[in-house]
Amino acid sequence: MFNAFKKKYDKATPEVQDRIPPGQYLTEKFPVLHYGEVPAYTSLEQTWDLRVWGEVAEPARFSFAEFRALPTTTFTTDIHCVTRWSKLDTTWTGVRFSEFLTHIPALNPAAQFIVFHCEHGFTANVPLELMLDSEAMLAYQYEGQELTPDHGFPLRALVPKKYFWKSAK
Ligand SMILES: Nc1nc2c(c(=O)[nH]1)N[C@H]1C(S)=C(S)[C@@H](COP(=O)(O)O)O[C@H]1N2
Ligand SMILES: [Mo]
Repeated sequence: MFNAFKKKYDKATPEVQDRIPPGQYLTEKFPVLHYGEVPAYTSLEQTWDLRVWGEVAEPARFSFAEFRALPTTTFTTDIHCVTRWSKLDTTWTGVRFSEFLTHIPALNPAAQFIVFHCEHGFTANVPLELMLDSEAMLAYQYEGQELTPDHGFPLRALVPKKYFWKSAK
């Protein structure tokens, strides 16, 4: 069920109040927080890849097509930005991080953190334990549509249990 069909939220109800952490306000918009210029990719095959290196048996590389061939999942969850907005019932499709780990060379058992490296040198570090959460994923669709460039096309991390700034685009 995607956004256009969703009900508006009645902020006065306890059900909605319970889902908004203290100090957060509810928004139905989707604000953009992005350091540097939003990248525009013409040909994903030529200008984009996903690389994995560090505490792994050997480095790995995925073209976008290879990544898209991995098993996917879709779920609906609430997101909270540290700049105080919260958005309820957002639906994401992608590859669960725990699933992704089964498609790359073995992690060093001592590994404790994942660091996402993005365009313009933006990085986000996340404890591995949090990335094993069932809602932590590498997402490529939002509400059933490919991500827009502002929101991280072609792929972004999604770590709903942490404030959204760990969801590296
Ligand atoms: N590459 C990159 N990823 C990023 C950011 C960024 O500046 N660059 N901002 C983070 C922050 S602070 C937030 S709140 C979310 C915002 O995602 P949105 O712009 O899709 O709402 O992206 C996170 N991921
Ligand atoms: Mo943020």
